[in-house]
Amino acid sequence: MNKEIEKLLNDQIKYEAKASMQYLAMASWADETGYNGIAEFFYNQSQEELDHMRKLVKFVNERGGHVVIPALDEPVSSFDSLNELFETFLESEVFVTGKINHIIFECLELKDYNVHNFMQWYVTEQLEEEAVARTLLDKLNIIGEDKSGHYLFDRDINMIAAEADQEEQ
Ligand code: OFO
Repeated sequence: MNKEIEKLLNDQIKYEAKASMQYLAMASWADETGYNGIAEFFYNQSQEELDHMRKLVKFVNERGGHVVIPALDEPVSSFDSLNELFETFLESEVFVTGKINHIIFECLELKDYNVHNFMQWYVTEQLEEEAVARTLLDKLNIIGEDKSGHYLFDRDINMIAAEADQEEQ
């Protein structure tokens, strides 16, 4: 495996792990704050990011590369509002999309069409996840400070996320 590509894939392993731990911290904050629906949503997101990380680990190993399991900084674990929580979600997804696009660009530069092909799954996944994050943040912006709106958002979050996901397909 090309060393530059191997390095980029190892970096990506770290970003997926980081996103997983960030979403776990967000789930825990929501759980503690009484937003059970939001907590469930982020527990699931955290698990998905772990799956994304594992998929990369296996791929690098299958291709004869060397995987480095990274040390991680502590994630942000307290939030002033639901808006801040979901802004953090969107920022994280936009960041990861940028990194994936960079890998795609380098694969083309270095003519590694195998990794390029493998990374297409991540491109599609990021499109969906960014769309979900944007939709949820839009809804929260409409709700504003309304507490009963937050209650309904917490109750319906998985339904709203599934609708945003479908619209994207
Ligand atoms: Fe790994 O899917 Fe988003 O970040």
